[in-house]
Amino acid sequence: MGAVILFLAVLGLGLLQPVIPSSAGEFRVVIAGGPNEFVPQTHQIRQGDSVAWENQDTVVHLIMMPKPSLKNRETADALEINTDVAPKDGRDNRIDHQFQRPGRYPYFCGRHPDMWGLVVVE
Ligand SMILES: [Cu+2]
Repeated sequence: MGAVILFLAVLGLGLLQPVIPSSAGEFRVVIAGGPNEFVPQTHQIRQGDSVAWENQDTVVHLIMMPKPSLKNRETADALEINTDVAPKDGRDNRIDHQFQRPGRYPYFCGRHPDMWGLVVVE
């Protein structure tokens, strides 16, 4: 009987945990050089999925992604991502970001403004 109660208590605690989609996925973007671009440029993902940017270029790229819900996009703290990604074969040549809220997340490179991409979170 004690074991059953313990089992039910564990089940109950489990129900209180945040719901994470069982199919939460990890998507990948390659940062390429010559020409500078994010490949693929667009990802359509689901809430809870992650995107990993991996720099395969020989120079630093700065990923800047405004928060979609904020009006003032000029301040650094209004950014969802504001991170340098080191050149390939070095440390910190990859960043991961999990998207918790639905929305459209356009981003660009702070060092090469013609580099841009888009993450759509459903
Ligand atoms: Cu760049």
